Amino acid sequence: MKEVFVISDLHVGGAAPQGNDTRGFQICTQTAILADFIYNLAARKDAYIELIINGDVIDFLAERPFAAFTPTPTEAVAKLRQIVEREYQFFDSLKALLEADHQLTILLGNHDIELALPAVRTYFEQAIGALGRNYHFIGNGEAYTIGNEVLIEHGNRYDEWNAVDYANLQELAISQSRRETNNNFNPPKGSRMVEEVINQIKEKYRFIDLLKPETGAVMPILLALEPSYRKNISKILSIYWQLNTKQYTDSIKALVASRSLGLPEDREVSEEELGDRLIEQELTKMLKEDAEVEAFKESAGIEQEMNITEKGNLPAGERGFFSTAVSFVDLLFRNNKSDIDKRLPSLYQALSALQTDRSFDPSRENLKEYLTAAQKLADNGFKYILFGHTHFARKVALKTPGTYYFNSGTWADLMQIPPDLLTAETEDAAFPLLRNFMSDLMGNKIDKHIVFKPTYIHIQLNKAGRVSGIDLKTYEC
Ligand SMILES: [Mn+2]
Repeated sequence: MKEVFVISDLHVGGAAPQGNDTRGFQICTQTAILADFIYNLAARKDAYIELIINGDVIDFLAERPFAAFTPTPTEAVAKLRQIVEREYQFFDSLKALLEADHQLTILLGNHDIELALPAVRTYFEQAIGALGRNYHFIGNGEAYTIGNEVLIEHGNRYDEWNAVDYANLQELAISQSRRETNNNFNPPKGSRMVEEVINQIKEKYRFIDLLKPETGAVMPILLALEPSYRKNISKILSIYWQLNTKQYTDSIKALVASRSLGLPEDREVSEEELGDRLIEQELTKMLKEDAEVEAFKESAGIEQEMNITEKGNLPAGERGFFSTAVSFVDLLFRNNKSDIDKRLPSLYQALSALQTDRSFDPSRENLKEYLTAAQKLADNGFKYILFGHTHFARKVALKTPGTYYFNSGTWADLMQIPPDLLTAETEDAAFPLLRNFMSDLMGNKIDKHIVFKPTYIHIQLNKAGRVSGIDLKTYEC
């Protein structure tokens, strides 16, 4: 008998809590429980075990010095060494699993892309004693399959912010394996966002990367807390459009010259001032799908499709980046100096777009892109499609009877927006709760909103290697 255990999004890494800072930079704070889970698998004698870690085993983005990607082998190895020394229990448990002659398979995610570099991969293999053991690493973007029924992949392929350019990564690994100096890699937009925006904010507000899913809707919360963060918005937009700073600045300048942004042309205008005016005008226009948007896209050299949805009554969870941006435009420009109470309505709207009262319900996937992707894979003949990445555990029946989409969730901490706030029927009922929640966030009193739900997908295989049982489970610790 063979049993397969699939976990994902462990996010091991980041500085530990210290002194008054009760959270540190980690999002995975329960590595002792994680190691315990793996030691228990290692001790199993009644079955042959395969443990699959389906992406984001390590979190290089949480390790100082922060970088969207660390291309230099010595620097990337140094980051991994820090993590191994800090979290040796976890690495020892993987070693124990392999020493017990069980099987370990690791797939690349989007917070651990450095593992695809030859030097980093080798260091990792040494840390878990993989040599000569039953260890497999998939770092080329291929999905992993079990028989012809099960398909496993991290899932970031379907997330436009976090998809990895595997051809580019392969080029880099090819060069580095020959010790050629090639550090040329374009990390995903989401990684740049973490480095340039999220990690900066996290120095002050620890909750920022615990709120999932990672979407533009996190921004309204920030702006309500601290309107000065608006200067980051132009940075986010430039990341979204994948323009470098120079191109972005040039495109803004071209805009000032080409038509009126209501800014004087006879004096030097600060970048921030430009950014603010641009965002105010352009976002509003974009959301109305104004023809002016086309003019902007043209002047900025933007060809790609933007995810624009109509301003209005979209169901929560189906809003694109720019439709959630409606509420942040409100937040930005209504009256920045006003009391937080004035920002509550837009904040409330933005929060309900970020997490719905069903976000933690494993029987329903409210993130459409993953469900669509899973359905396509089922149409290709797979029966069980397993993703991670979203941090929300799922078991959802797909259209074809007997086919399922699973998400293994996360072993990192999650922050839950108070459920009674999300289910409140009137704004009058919601606002006092929202005010309390905001005050917890501002004071970094987030412990009571933290959820730790270590989930895994358990697969039983019969002698012929076919699935005889599969389910989503929570580790009882
Ligand atoms: Mn991920």
